[in-house]
Amino acid sequence: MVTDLDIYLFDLRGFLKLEGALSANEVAALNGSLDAIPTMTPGEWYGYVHAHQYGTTDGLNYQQIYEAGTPFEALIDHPSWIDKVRHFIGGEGTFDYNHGALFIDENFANFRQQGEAIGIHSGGFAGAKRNQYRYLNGRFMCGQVNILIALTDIGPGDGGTMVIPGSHKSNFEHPDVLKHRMAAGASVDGIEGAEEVYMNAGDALLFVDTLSHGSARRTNEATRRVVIYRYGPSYGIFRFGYEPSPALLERLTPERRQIVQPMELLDRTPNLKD
Ligand SMILES: O=C(O)CCC(=O)C(=O)O
Repeated sequence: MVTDLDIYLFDLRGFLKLEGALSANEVAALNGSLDAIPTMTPGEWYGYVHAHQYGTTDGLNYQQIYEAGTPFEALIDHPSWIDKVRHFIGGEGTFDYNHGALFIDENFANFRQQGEAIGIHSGGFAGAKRNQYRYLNGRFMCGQVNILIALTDIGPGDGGTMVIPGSHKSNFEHPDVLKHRMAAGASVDGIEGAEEVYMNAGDALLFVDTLSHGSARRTNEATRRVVIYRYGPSYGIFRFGYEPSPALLERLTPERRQIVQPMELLDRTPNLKD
């Protein structure tokens, strides 16, 4: 359910913190499923899960993590956020809504170690259509809304997600972020106006991807674990060219399947004339 306060804060800041979005049992099941995957290095596959990295210092990603078992399948339309995501992606009754409301174009678990961080990126100034923040004629029509779920507690030194509240509407790039981008390896911490979000395992952060965001550098030992599902309108396409496995599509509920594959490709083989 979406409250008036959700709407006010999402519009104002570009994000909502959903405390206790997952139960301790759900968190334990997700961590257990991750532990069951043999350690991989970028480029390796475990079934349909792919080890991947954006850069060299932002940690390891296990992409297509909804293939890693039922605890991850449950995140596709989890009641703690799915109504809010649907509301902010919006588009009902428009051409955007052709085959259902939503599509997940990227879903992954991220493991971040000591010394790793991801630089602050994105912002309203960039004007990208894919992740745009949009409110028009009384309704939301955002291009991409992310759910980032903490699977470990994230406090000081743990490399928490950083956001610049309100930056989804910014007309200018933050001058310090600009400098950061030009100085390879510079720390993303201490950027005026940015906030580090501390979370308990099971908390989730819902944010429009236009928001300027990244993470602080992890200084503590051990590993930060988060899961990110990126939702957009149903006509989207996978960010990195993955495709869901036939087995996953077969076992998903119709509601989940529609979010994973809103439109089945037409099969021309039964009626081939050439
Ligand atoms: O890892 C994080 O805390 C931030 C995630 C991020 O940068 C993204 O979703 O693009």
